[in-house]
Amino acid sequence: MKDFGESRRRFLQATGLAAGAILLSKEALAEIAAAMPHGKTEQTEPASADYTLHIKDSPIEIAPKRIISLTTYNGQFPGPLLRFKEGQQVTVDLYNDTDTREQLHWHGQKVSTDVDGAAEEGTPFIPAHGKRRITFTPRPSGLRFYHTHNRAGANLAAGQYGGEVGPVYIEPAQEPGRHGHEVFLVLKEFEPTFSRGGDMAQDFMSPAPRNKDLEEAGESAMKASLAKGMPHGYEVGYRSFTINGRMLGHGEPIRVKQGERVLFHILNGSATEIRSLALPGHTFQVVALDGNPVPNPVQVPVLWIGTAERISAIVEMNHPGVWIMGDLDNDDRRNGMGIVVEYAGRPGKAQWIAPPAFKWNYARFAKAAGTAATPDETFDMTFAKDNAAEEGFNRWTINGVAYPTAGEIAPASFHLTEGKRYRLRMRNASDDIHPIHLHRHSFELTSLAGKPTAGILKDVMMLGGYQEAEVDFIADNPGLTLFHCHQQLHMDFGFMTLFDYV
Ligand SMILES: [Cu+2]
Repeated sequence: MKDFGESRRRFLQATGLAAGAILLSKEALAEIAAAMPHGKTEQTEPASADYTLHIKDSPIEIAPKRIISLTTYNGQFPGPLLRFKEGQQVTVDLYNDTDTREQLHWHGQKVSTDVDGAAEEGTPFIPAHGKRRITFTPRPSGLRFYHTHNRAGANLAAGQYGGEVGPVYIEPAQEPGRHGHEVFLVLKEFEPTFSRGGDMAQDFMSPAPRNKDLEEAGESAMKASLAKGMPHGYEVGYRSFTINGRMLGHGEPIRVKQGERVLFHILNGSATEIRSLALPGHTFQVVALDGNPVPNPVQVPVLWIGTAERISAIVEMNHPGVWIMGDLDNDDRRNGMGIVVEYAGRPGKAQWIAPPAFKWNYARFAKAAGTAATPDETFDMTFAKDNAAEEGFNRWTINGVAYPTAGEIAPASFHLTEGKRYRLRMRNASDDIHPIHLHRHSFELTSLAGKPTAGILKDVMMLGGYQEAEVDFIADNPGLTLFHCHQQLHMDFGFMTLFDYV
């Protein structure tokens, strides 16, 4: 099937003819007929796809004369914005022009395991120099994204360290319109290197209380490891930082008018990092988290966005000037993590002013005094770190089990019955912060560090060091379902598990 489509396309290219304006010789028709699968006619061959993505290695200029090599979608970074309509079926052709088989994950969408893009769930690979055509029904509406689901291990050119990240916006079935001024921002670091240890800041998290038992367990395991002469496990750092593929000051500014309300769709496309974002003199009205509308869309001065999280927020442009919208981290911002916002008729040098101290609490956007429904069953999950245990890399475990680093399919550890509501009681026995992700389902935040909450639907949540959280989900999408930390190093070295439906 695909061979015929391919050969026909190549034939059309070779003859310089566009589809729809075809004059074919008898010989050419015979060649096409011979190329067709037996018993098939041209009528059964699906029409061209709605979208075509080529996975390929490309030079990407992140600043003038600063050109890096990345695996990309369609030779650009970020990958093209794909706009879908909720519930309206689409066909996407995925070409892999590289030497490595690939997985393209439709993050945040309720799709089948055949489409989802995770080898662990059984999604077929897009073969090296091969193609897959997939058809699916986009849902739910909101800001989603697509990215590679290859594991990288020790290879910092592979997986999400490269350029395989692109935004998806699914328009709600019942609403026709787009917001007047919409801006999509993809935050991404490049030029990664390994270091020994290094802490990830997490003092922005609220509520803050740590669980003493978890802390004792984690700290004593680390002490024991260091006492045996083990170094700290590898971490990843970056040389360059970008928004929409350009370092601060080297891309087109966001041009705004006084008084307008701009809807920002922000995606943290990082492999490993948690990002912050502020715009001096302005506030963000958070209307959706991970694409899902929040019950309480309040204004905040700073956004904190975990690896793979998305925030949709409206900014009222009421403070004319030229501003740097950027990360709070001075080094990362100076190395590129920012973008200029320029009011019409206000030329000048872009300014940065640090915002007041602010804590990030998902519950701020939740239903006031809301209570989540009672689950049918609760699963306990404890996350732990074996320092430097895997050839110098930290090995990660869920309830003492590390997902195998070789091979694709491991048996499922958790079993679901369709239609039931499940609660995950997650306990982090490590000092690292983890952006926890569930495939093919959304979950509701039901408890943060012991405080109940309700009404926030997400597919990634940050779980702070030695903290506890609970999330609920409805088993409404049968098939193998991957659960993992979205920090690439953690995921690649054990921090994954599978749910199945029984
Ligand atoms: Cu993690």
